[in-house]
Amino acid sequence: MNKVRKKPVCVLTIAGSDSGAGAGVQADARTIHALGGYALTAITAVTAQNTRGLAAWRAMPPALVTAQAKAVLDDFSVGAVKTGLLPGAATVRAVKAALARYPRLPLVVDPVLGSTSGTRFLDTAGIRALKRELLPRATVVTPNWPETEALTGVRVRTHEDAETAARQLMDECGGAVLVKGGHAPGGVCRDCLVTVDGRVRWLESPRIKTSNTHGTGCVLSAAIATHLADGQKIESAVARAHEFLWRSLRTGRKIRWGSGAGPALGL
Ligand code: PXL
Repeated sequence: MNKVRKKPVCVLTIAGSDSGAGAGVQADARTIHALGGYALTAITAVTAQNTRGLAAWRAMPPALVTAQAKAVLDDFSVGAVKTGLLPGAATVRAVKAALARYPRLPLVVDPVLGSTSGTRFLDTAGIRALKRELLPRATVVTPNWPETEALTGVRVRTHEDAETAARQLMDECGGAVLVKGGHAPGGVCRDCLVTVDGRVRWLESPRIKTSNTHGTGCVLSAAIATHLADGQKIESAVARAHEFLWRSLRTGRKIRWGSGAGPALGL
């Protein structure tokens, strides 16, 4: 008997293009599809990259970002949105404007401030705009340690610092905060989730030895958005996404894609 496929959940990613496909919209789309969803995209910037680093990049005009997001939001039944690279305050506002008509749509904000190779994507005015204008709209925000420091001013050197900063950011912005512990030393990776009821949960997994770590934050935030689109609660969406990323890193740990950092989702 022919089975008619159920319509997949639609997830919109508003992020930058990575020509090497390790991070950015390419990583988001592969993650969303791997979890059974359908990825819609609004490109905020184009980067020229490979596993060794970033050679060049250029922001898209903010009005074109709004237009892409509006085009899909007006027509598809979008279940959740995630943002990644937003190259400046004007793009942050463009995203806010595009989402204004959808106040209840789950939004995951990955506050990408720069590339691991050192390129800065968001300047100080952009960080301020992100914090004041977009984070109060976010269902979950997913900073790593350096991004947490930039958003809160709290120095993060230990897991206790991470929890303090996560609580502060939750108080200031009003949504759930997931401070990712990938930058911490040690054999266990510990992420700290603070939800709006003030509850703190730690998600822990053994650190995986691999050079294929490019786009870990993109994969995680896209997975959270897909699970939220699927109707899951924040705690469960985050826990499943953490598990999905860990499995992806483990499965692809020995693949050699180029001479540098390969994709976190090498599937
Ligand atoms: O991992 C952060 C990130 C997100 N999006 C794009 C990137 C990067 C890091 O390089 O290039 C497009």
